[in-house]
Amino acid sequence: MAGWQGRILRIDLTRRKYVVQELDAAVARDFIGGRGLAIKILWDELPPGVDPLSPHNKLIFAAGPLTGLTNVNMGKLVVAAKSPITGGYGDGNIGAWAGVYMRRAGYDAIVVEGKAERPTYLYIDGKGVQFLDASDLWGLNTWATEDKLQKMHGRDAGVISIGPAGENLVKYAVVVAQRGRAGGRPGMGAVMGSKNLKAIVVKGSGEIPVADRAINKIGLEAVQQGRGLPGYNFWMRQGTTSTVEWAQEASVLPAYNFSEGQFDEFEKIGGAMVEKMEVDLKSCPLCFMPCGHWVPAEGGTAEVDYENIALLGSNLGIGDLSKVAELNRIADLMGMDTISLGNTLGFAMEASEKGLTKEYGSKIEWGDYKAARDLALDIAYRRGFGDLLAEGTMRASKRLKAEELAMQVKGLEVSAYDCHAAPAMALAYATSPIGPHHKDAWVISWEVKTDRFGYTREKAAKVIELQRIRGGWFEAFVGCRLPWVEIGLPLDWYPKLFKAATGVDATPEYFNEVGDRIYALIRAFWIREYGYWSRELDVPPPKWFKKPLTKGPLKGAHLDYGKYHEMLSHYYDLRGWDESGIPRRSTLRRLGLDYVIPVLEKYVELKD
Ligand code: PTT
Ligand code: SF4
Repeated sequence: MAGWQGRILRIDLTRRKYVVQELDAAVARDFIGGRGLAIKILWDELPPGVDPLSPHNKLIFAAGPLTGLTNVNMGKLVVAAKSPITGGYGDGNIGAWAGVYMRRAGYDAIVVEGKAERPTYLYIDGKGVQFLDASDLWGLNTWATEDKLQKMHGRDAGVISIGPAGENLVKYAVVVAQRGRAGGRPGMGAVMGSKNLKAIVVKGSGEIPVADRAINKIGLEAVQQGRGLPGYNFWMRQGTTSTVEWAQEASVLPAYNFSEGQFDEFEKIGGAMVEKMEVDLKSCPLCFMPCGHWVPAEGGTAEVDYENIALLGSNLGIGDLSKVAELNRIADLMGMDTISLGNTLGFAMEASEKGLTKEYGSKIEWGDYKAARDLALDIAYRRGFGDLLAEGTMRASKRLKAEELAMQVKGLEVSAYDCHAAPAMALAYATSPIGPHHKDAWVISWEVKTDRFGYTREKAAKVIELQRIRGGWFEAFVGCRLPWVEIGLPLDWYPKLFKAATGVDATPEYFNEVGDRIYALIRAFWIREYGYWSRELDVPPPKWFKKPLTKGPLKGAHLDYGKYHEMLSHYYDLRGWDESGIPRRSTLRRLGLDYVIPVLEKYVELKD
């Protein structure tokens, strides 16, 4: 099986045992790897309705056949589990040497189950697994953990760890690698914490078998072309952060808990300011277009990306990059998702403005950076009001009777695009397979350029097209999608690289079908875990329908509920799902998911 190592490392923390399992060739063909492999394992093996923070949940680190092979940004790794914040499927895609070394150590994936009796970290290499005491690491932030483990095991060790937020089961805790790469927005860090697992340390220096050694040459040619593309130099200067200026211009920059799409002080936190203040540039492994821009923060330096800036800056009314960077730094050190954190703080500010937080003795005003910083730490340590906010906005808003202020879908907070006037982006959020993250369909740039206000079938089709490529191809063969998205590296490099790695003559149609299979199985997983399904679960937050923008060129804009549902019906129809968003029997059969049918029939009525 060229391309794949053909081996999955299975670790049971309760029994302190591990085994190496062969990767089934049919699973590799049908699901490729990464997210595909993760959902297949979770579907097949999790007891339905399992508590995500119980020992029975499985935490999966899954590479794909391209991971670790070329410099076309293939240093990425999917981290997945049943999510504690949504109760459905959760994953993230983190840049980490641990993923590259995992492949070089001879594994395509690591699956961790059970719960260690006391704080533990895993040392993994080609020879096996050691279960090591992490008592001295427990309580340390992610950077200190990584530093300490690298001092002990060498700089050639890849480390993925959690911080205090993961230990304290904050529902949006992430895992962190490379001091600043953070992955698994829907609480993958909390799942790791629930297992008493502080870190995994991975070493590996073996070969990854490939079908054709020309892969190096093909990779180099792709990189050369990438470096010569017109957008490359600007990208190198500002990375994702130039999106601040773009979003302001397009009125989609979240401001004041997504009440507005523009922020008066955007220039103080935008890409140009990042370029001016930058002190360092870092990247994920094997990347030719680094996007980790580091700027001074109050307590040190921090990496800033667009999402972090928008949600910890404009969304809170904070127009000062070093303050935003400090909030970002705290999130990285504590191991908390910046997107959910920014949403949660914005929610707290709006709830406070409306006098809804009095019972917690908490008052936090727009733009109050000091209060935001203190509250972020309270969340990580689950102190006072922070304990409630550590549950995320869906749960906190129910407690405060402030549901209409919570910018969430299925329990996860939305990422940084205001959708008052972006119906397709709202659809992308609402139908994302992990909850509302832009990763699966960043349709908004297309929407802003084409038809801003329509609710058309064409938009539903565009969302699916992007979901197939971003959520299917890139999450299954596992590589960074930004060369294609941001500088326009042609997509046809990827089938070529895939063929050289695996020998499989993969067409775009093959990747698309794998993507559809993954999407249908993920949807089936949600239905099984929820025990029901309703199209109301695929609807964006009420604020975008009910509270129009009050400022800017799009003043008065808001989503239309009836038209949104028409577009959602188009989406379901194009996917082969019924009017409730449940995959049809015929769709499941076409995708080779016949085994899903009898399971779903226990919970919902399936249509043909
Ligand atoms: C990613 C999500 C994003 S998406 C951002 S900024 W972005 C936030 N970054 C965080 C951070 O930083 N610190 C923190 N404590 N929490 C954070 N939460 C947010 O996490 C990320 C990059 C980015 S930066 C993007 S768009 C692309 N995402 C990819 C993806 O999803 N798939 C893929 N195949 N390639 C991708 N390439 C890009 O990767 P999640 P990372 Mg990622 C400081 O983790 O869970 O997917 O959430 O992890 O290694 O940091 O890469 O403007
Ligand atoms: Fe990582 Fe950015 Fe490079 Fe992608 S472009 S591999 S996210 S550093």
